[in-house]
Amino acid sequence: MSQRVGLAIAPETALPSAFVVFRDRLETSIKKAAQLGYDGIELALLDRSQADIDGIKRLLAEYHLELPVVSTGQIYGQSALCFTDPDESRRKQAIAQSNCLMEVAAEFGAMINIGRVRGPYFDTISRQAAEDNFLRSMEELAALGRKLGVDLLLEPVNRYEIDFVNSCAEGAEILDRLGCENVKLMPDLFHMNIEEPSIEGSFRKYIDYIGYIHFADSNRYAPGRGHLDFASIFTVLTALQYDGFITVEILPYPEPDVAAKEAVQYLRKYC
Ligand code: LER
Ligand code: MN
Repeated sequence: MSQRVGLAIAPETALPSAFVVFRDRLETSIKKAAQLGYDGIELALLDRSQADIDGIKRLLAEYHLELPVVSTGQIYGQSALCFTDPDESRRKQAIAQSNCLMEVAAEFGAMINIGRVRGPYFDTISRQAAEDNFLRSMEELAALGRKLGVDLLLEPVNRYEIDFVNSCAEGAEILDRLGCENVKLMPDLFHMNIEEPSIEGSFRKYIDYIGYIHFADSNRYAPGRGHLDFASIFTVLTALQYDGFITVEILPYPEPDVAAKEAVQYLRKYC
């Protein structure tokens, strides 16, 4: 049993803020990912119009790749729409756009991630009110997810990027309050290195919440270019029988092809 390795990609029409290694025609990126030895791709989308679903299905079948996650960060990136927003109509728009991406995810048997679209705290409402807005929005999404067979992933993100749900502990606590079995935790090694007391300790403590993991080194470059102890991380994930996706979400440094190649070659030493 081992982990499957994914690569985060986006269509060439994606916003500059889409956080991916390859931003190109999907045909080009999917072929490259397969040739480099990845098992799957995570696809960053703004809306359904960016995705030719049948075309992507054909490419995935041709290159024997999975599509485990559709990522939603651009919903926030485009117009700062999010679930904590005090303005109900903006909240509803964020939910509607997320629902559309959930329908796309359902086409692939994929999950969707809830990263920046969950939103920050706002000065104009209490923290409690922002958390309630988040929880009510997530209840709506989780209900549609249950109908469609789509799981949702909440990604703790470091304090320098957002002020709401920075750590696995905070993520697990809010998921307990939500109480939806199709909403899981999605740790990201880059954020974990900043926020967790111990990366391995948090994997041990929160493994039952975890549905998917983003992989990067401490500096957000390809694994091997920073100071994370991947031997130790893989020992723990394997001992915990984590057999989900570990998806490479890194800066395209020194350039995308080199970063994508280095990352998978390095990770294949362990899985
Ligand atoms: C998204 O997966 C993520 O990790 C964010 O930090 C990107 O802004
Ligand atoms: Mn991430």
